[in-house]
Amino acid sequence: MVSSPFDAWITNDSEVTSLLAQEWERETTTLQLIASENFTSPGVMAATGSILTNKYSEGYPGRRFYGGNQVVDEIEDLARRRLTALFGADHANVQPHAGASANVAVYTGLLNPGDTILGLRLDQGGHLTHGSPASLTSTFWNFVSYGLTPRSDDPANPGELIDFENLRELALKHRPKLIIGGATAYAREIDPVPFREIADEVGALLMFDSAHVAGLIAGGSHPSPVPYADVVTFTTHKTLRGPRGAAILCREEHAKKIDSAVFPGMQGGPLEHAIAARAVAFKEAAQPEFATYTQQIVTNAKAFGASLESKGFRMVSGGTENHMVLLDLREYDAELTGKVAQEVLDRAGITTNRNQIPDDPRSPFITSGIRVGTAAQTTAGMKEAEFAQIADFIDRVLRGRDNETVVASVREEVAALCGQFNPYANFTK
Ligand code: DSN
Repeated sequence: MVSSPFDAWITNDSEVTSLLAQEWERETTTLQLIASENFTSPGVMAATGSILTNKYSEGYPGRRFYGGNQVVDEIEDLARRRLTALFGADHANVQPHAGASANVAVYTGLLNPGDTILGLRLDQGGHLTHGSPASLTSTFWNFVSYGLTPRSDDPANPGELIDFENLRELALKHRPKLIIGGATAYAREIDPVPFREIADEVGALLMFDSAHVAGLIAGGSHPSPVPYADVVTFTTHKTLRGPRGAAILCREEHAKKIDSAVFPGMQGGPLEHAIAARAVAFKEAAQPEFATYTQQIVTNAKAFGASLESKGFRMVSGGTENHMVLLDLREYDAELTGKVAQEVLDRAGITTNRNQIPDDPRSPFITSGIRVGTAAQTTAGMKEAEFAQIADFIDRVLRGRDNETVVASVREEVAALCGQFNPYANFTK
């Protein structure tokens, strides 16, 4: 059994130690293709597991409700300074525990209950907090959904792109207080300029949810919404390669409302160990090699998409310009659902997630698509040739899904490949 470098710290709990070792082995011997995941650095993990987990620090640097926050104040200030410098933003709040709570804090801080918000519909690539009826956000605010343009067979104009005409019509009709740009399952670049133009035309605020592409923006591989949006939210653990958690950037005029909405509005004590880990990640993302890393993520996604397409898969939106590929499985195999594909790929050591495709006839639990991403395995050092090999693994497993010999043989090849690209190979105990 492979042990994690932190095992030695857990001296009296063999059950947890054993489970951590199992997860360590899973992450380093199978392929991590979930587009919202990554491998953090040892520095990020060390800060996450640090002594700061002991400290209560409600409030903000210089304005805490508990004593003993001299060091914590410096840590949180460092994280805020690094983040505003990284994105060229006026103000940063690094306390949100998660992307969903960051988004709710923005709605709470800048809007009144019942106000209208325009967001991308869930099955078109939006997030639950962009107005899905399943999210509590739709209970408190009046969401109107925009979508993607229809799919087309013209390779020069494949469709399934953000439909700005539809967005503008809906904005003129419903006069939202807030327009949301950004997505969780959309493989194309998102131009912030038309969002700003439409928001200005109807007098709306503009929020960008850049959770997926925050790292690509930081590395200069994706357009930044920061100069155009009133507020930008993102999680810190996806392409940005930090610890789990989130942050909010905003223009100075919104800073006080955003900060008050996060604390005391939404949350109590911030997780300062996670904030220290975010500070580590923000410094890493400011290094020149991070820019090279993000370019490789995109290059790998394009190569991966092309290889998958050559096996008969259809890429939603006709391709990719970021870190993910959203696959419509129906043309590859009309009987194959996203759920079945995810499950059999898991058995072969290939971790993906089922995902709805635009106007999916199947439920979010079953789906007709899977979403794959390149951020984590690019961190592990994989390049175009390895992603072509992974496309081949996926094709063989899905074609041979009823044959356990095929699945087992791919699983062995996956483990061999992961053995050559272990992100924590240099970790010493
Ligand atoms: N769970 C995230 C994702 O996988 O995209 C969104 O919140």
